[in-house]
Amino acid sequence: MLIKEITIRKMKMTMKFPFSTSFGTFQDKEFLLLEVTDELGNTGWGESTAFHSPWYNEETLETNLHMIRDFLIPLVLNKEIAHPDEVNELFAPLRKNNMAKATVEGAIWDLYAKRNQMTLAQALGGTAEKIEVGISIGIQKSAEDLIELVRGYVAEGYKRMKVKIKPGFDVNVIKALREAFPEIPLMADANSAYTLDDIDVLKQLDEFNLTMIEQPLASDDIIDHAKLQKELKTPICLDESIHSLEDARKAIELGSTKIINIKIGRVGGLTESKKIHDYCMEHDIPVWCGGMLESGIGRAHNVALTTLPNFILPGDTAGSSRYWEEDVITPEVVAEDGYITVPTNYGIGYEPNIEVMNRYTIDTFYFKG
Ligand code: OSB
Ligand code: MG
Repeated sequence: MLIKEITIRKMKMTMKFPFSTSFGTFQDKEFLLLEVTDELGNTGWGESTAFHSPWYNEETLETNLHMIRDFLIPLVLNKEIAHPDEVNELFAPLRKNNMAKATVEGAIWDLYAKRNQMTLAQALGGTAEKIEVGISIGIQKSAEDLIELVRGYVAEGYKRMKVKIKPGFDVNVIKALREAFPEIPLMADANSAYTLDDIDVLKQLDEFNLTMIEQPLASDDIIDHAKLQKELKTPICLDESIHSLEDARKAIELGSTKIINIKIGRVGGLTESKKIHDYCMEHDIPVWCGGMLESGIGRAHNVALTTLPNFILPGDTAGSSRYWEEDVITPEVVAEDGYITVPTNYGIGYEPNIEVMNRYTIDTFYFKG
């Protein structure tokens, strides 16, 4: 396929609720959508998961825009690309900027699947017809507020609850939740809020039968996580620390992680995600698909990836209506009784809703080959 046109939209949408992590709180979400068109008029869509500010990783929507316009588009525009795996190789000489790379690569995967009359899931080699849905709950004012929220999500059928923790909002809160819900699959995500000095606090979490604790230590660490894992019963799951197959291999060899959260943007795209998935499967490391509060385009990519066989644990990809009054795709992603049914239309399987998209587009950039 020959890449002939690329359009980038800068979007601004407001989530239904403020989302708080150990870094801070936000409700407005600015992000990029990208559309590629081939010589036959087929199109494909991708989403950047970079946020407005660099609190999760070093990328931002503006650094993504810069990378995509000035470095990535010149590598693919007017190029004949037989398979999206080639995009991963074309981008490899440029260091990091994984979310920028994944935006372009994801759109080309969607295009490739549509052009070859396959679902994106099939193009990736996925087979699941429905996927299990978990939910990620931000830090709340009190343990009581959190318990009430969880009660609602249990009733809605979510397959596991993930709660954000930070120093001072951890053992007390997890203890209260466990007492209220002795049986639910429960995990905690610290977004790097602790150091090895906090080992006594982290050890106390072992009492509560958590399925895992996600990224307790520094966002670039795999050494201290290995030390911590030796002291903990609860499996550690790395999120922020894993940017590539190489990172995953090293972390697994060191014993820093027993489970991996795969985020397509963080690892530079679907090709790298699949490589990590395959490596983990060979090494008996279960994976699950993380979320970045995506709009429907990114959400659809997550759904497709999650159909691969080693996505054994429920992910963070909930239905559109949990986040948005209206989503940018039709139909929206729907979670029912804890499952999302994988769409059977070609490509990402959902149509972009241009009318809704236009309402939230604050800038557009067009490139022609
Ligand atoms: O650490 O997994 C995370 C959201 C933004 C940034 C980082 C994370 C998260 C979530 C929410 O946990 C996942 C979602 O519902 O999309
Ligand atoms: Mg996380």
